[in-house]
Amino acid sequence: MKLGPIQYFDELESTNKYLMENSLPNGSVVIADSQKSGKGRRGRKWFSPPRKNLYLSFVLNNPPFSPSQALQLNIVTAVAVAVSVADLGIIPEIKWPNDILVSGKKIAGILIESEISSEKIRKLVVGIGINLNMDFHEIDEEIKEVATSLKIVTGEEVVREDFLNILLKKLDLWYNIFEKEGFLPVKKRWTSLFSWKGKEVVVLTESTSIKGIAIGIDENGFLLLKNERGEIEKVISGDVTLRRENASGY
Ligand code: BT5
Repeated sequence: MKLGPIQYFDELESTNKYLMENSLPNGSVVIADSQKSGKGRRGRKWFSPPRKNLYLSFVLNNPPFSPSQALQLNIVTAVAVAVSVADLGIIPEIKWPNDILVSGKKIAGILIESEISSEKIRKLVVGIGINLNMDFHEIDEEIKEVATSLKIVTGEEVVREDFLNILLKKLDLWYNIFEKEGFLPVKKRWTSLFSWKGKEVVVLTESTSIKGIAIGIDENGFLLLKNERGEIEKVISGDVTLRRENASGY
């Protein structure tokens, strides 16, 4: 995989939406300075104010991955984003499956969408939002408790182009590793960035909540939890939080 060319927009509704609705060559990257309706997962919102952060999506047409690898793709992307952050000398943590946190607060999120037919991915759109230079007072009230930015963490302005170059290289690198060597090296790197290993967590799924001690991920990317009876449970999807009472952050 080699990402590019890059198209820049001042404003889009959503870079993911743009790529889902338009046909662009394989590897094309779309960046918007701001998004009017930046999307999170499951209909949630991604706050996307102008001039400060990075909102990008890229498209892979007929990628060599199957629909059953969707979770693995989220995890590969999370590794690429996390190691890009680590390149700045910051220690990132990954919250399963693909939130990137620094000091317990969310710095980046990933939204993957796809077009599937005859059990093949025809189009994969990977969207990444990263808070680069938002100051504390610029963070929307709704997410003040849970969000942070690289600038807040380091006290220094991040040059958007510089971070973008690092990120594109890391995405190329980790997607190539995944394609050529499979999920195992990705799983290893992800695990080294997974900060909640051994911690008590609660996973909220659409219908229920599961409590347990986070162990890691399996070969599919499913979260492994040890429940109160000492059995290992697999979690396929859901939102994980630390079980600690009054846990701060995300
Ligand atoms: C995500 O969803 O984390 C996926 C975010 C993907 C955003 C990118 S930007 C480029 C591309 N185009 C799009 O339209 N989207 C992608 P989720 O795990 O559902 O998390 C959403 C939650 O994160 C919200 O409910 C808030 O709690 C929090 N949040 C929203 N905006 C945030 C921000 N700017 N920084 C940190 N946290 C935020």
